[in-house]
Amino acid sequence: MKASIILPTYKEKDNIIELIQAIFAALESCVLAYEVVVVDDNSPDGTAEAVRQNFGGDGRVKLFVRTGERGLATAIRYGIDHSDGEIVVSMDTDFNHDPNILPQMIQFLDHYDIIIGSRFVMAGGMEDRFRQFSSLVYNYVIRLLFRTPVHDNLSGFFSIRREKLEALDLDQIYYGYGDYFIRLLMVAHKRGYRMLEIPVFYRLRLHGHSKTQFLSIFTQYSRALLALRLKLWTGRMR
Ligand SMILES: Nc1nc2c(ncn2[C@@H]2O[C@H](COP(=O)(O)OP(=O)(O)OP(=O)(O)O)[C@@H](O)[C@H]2O)c(=O)[nH]1
Ligand SMILES: [Mg+2]
Repeated sequence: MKASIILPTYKEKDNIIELIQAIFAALESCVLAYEVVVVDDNSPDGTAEAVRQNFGGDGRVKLFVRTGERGLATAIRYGIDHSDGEIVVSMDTDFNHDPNILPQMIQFLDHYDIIIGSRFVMAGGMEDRFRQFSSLVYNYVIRLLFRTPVHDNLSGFFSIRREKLEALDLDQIYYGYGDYFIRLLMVAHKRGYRMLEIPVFYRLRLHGHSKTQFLSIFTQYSRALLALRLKLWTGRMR
């Protein structure tokens, strides 16, 4: 069994090396094989160059640089399409997502179809209290609108078996920004996938700048939610 850890990067030069090392350390005790798949959108800060310099000869690291396209969701999709592990894990590269829970995220797939790193189950949380509060409120709205039991529909830190992922219509899911994750979870829930949330505590991003602008993300996610609700009601998405 092999796991592919997909890392979308944009201007993460100061995080990516440390994160890959932390992933190696976290997975050292696991018996399974793994690969780290970096999908960089030609970051002007030299993220890809840093990966090449540090892990050029390391068979565990695959680096892809996209020059024609930019965007979080399509970068993750690219990583899915260019990796071959039976287990797929997706995570942010700025240490918001704690690499230390990777072994649990992989092992619990023995019993569930999707494991979600969640801020809103016991022991989860976020260092940024404003973001924690706004995400919590937004998650209540999502839960009401979709009647889903998931507490953190915005996390984007998850693992899934490839066969389960590829059974979904990925073109209908992987576009936009973090809203892809809401679409993924809702379709998976509709299909009856067994989901488990395990706690994750988001630290502040270690280095570099956020690409998230609160207001525009709020608008984008809200549009995505309404479109998804309509599609699910009318049966255009399943
Ligand atoms: N390949 C690629 N990765 C991206 C793009 N935008 C963001 N990312 C990556 O997606 C992940 C999440 O982006 P962040 O900027 O951390 O967004 P956030 O977690 O909402 O915001 P902060 O933690 O406050 O910075 C990080 O690993 C980014 O490097 C993009 O256009 N292309
Ligand atoms: Mg982040």
